[in-house]
Amino acid sequence: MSHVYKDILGAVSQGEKLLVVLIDPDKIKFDNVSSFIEKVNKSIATHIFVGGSTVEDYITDALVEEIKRYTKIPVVLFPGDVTQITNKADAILFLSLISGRNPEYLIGKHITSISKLKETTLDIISTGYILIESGTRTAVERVTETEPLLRTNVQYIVDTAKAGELLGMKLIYLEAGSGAKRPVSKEIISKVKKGLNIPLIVGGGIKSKKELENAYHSGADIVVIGTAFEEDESFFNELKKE
Ligand code: 1GP
Repeated sequence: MSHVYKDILGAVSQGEKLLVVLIDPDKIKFDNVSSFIEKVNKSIATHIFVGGSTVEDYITDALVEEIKRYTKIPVVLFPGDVTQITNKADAILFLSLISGRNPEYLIGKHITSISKLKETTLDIISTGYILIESGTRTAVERVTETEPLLRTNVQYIVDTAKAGELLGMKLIYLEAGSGAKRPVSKEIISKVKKGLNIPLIVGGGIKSKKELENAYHSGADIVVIGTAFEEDESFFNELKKE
């Protein structure tokens, strides 16, 4: 079994900032995987997440296998559904949508996934997933039939994250939603981070180096970027390894 979570904790304890490239199996063309991953390899990215809200059944398995042909960067599943579980990855975010009140996404899908997970050697990382309102209705809202937390209700967001930690979750993920107009605000990131003793992931709507740095400076340990790379691969040039 790989030790993705242990390595994240080690990096975060050294004050390192981690960057995730999110690959949505519905959006990448199989033929483009090698050239895309070549750019990821040359960038400061530390992890690859694979997943999406509405992925065609079982294509994730083949995609992860293809990605793994071209990189040693750890691949972590970020599943929208049980069908996206594959042992070809290194780890899985075992997400509980703690901003929502839909029991399926709090505990239901998790129970369904157990028979599959038992057959894997994935590093299973319990993650409190918090969707924050960002101006438009996101795919996560639509698929999970939940409401995001209001961005103005900062204390409630802080308390939700802390409740996740106290329930034993190992990561908290503040999510504005893929392609969000506005990323999670600096105020929310910094107040959530102050109350937490576990690493903080921030994603959704981050499209520039400046926004990435804002998230890091506010306290994000890990930033996830998907759409900005999908729409403009030259963005990798701004994030090249030194
Ligand atoms: C979505 O947080 C991720 O789940 C990434 O969002 O696609 O907007 O970068 P973007």
